[in-house]
Order: sequence, then C-alpha cells, then structure tokens
Amino acid sequence: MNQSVSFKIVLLGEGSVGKTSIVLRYSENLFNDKHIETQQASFKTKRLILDGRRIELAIWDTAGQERFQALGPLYYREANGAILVFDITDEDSFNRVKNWVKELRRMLGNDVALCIVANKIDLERDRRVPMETAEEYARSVNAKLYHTSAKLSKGIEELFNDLAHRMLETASSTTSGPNTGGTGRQRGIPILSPSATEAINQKKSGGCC
Ligand SMILES: Nc1nc2c(ncn2[C@@H]2O[C@H](COP(=O)(O)OP(=O)(O)OP(=O)(O)O)[C@@H](O)[C@H]2O)c(=O)[nH]1
Ligand SMILES: [Mg+2]
Repeated sequence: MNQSVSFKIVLLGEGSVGKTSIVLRYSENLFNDKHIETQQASFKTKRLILDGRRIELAIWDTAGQERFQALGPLYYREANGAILVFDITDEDSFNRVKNWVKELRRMLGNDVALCIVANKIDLERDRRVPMETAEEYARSVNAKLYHTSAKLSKGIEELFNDLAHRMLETASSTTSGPNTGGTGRQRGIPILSPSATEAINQKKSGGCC
C-alpha cells in the first residue's frame, strides 16, 4: 500500500451547533445530550483507507462561543478541509457560517475543501433555515452542503469520507508535491517514516493548545 497521507480538518461554527458532537460521533460513535461548552480547541486523529490509500485525519474541534472567535486563524491556518457547522433550528448560526466562508476564502483561497453542515436534522419540526436556502448558498460559494444529525448518527460518516476524497483529489492534483501551496498551507503530508506516524499517534486524542 502507498504511504499515508495526513490531512488537517477544522470544525468551525457558532456555539452549540454540534461541532463537538459531530467529532465525538465520528471518532467514538458516542453522543452526549448535554452541551459542554468547548473552551480550548482539541483534536482527534482518525485513520481510514480510501481508494487503497492510508489516510490520517487530524480533526480540530474549536470553541464556538463569541469570545473565542479571534482564535479561529490559529486553527484554520493550515487546514486542508473545513467543516462549517450550523444548526438548522438557528438562523443566526447559518449567518455565522457565511462569515466563516468569507474569512476562509479570503485567508486560504480556493484550495481548502469547504463543507457546510446543516446539523440537527432530527429537529426538522423546528427548522428555521430552509434546505433550499442553504443549498443555494453553498452552491454560490462553491462549497458542498451536508445534512447531519450527530444525535441519530446520520450523514456523519458520509461527511468525513467525502471530505477525505476531496482533499485526496486536491493533494493528488498538486504536481509540485506537499507544502507548496501559494498560501504556504500544507496540501496533504505524506508520512514517510514509522517514527513520524508514531509521533502523531502519541498526540492522538485530546491534544490541545
Ligand atoms: N437534537 C440534536 N441535538 C444535537 C445534535 N448535535 C448536537 N446536539 C446537542 O446540541 C448541544 C450542543 O452540542 P455541542 O456538540 O456541544 O456543540 P458545539 O458546537 O461543540 O458547542 P461549543 O463547544 O460551545 O462551540 C448539545 O446539547 C448536544 O447534545 C443533533 O444532531 N441533534
Ligand atoms: Mg464544542
């Protein structure tokens, strides 16, 4: 099998939209009904095999509350993919996603794979953001829209698999190799030695800054 390729993914979005829940569902298949406000960004590592390639995802979960907003650039700076989450029952959270999209496009250009995630689809009754509005918006900014429920484990696996595919495509189409993006961003890092893999594993789960 080929070398591993490592990608950084960052989750952004207003407080309470379900970022931590999405990561928890994907990494450990767990769900917590309580909102424990994220205070410090942390990451989890997930390994998968796609198209015969070994992939390692470093998934950064960030704090959504307003007072942490200025820290965003610390976490999205070298991201290959960004998951921008809103809660379908909260219109403000959708507007917040629009702000993130503007900021990411401005700071990272078009190479970052953007996923807009409409979370809490199990609360369809209380929906405030029409599906068509979200779809139209995602198209207009060249992002993909995903519909998820971390609670019911719907759409989560598909979200990360699809994003991994997209990042892999972008990395493969970079002829000049990794770490050569115009923005100085890493494009998918081949992990060359077992010790490099080990170093990442040691940081696995709960790394924070
Ligand atoms: N019904 C429903 N509730 C959800 C879903 N995802 C998350 N929640 C709930 O929404 C609340 C907030 O979830 P979190 O994952 O902590 O939200 P967050 O975006 O990480 O919030 P911050 O850390 O403050 O930025 C919790 O009570 C979760 O149980 C979902 O898909 N459906
Ligand atoms: Mg959180």
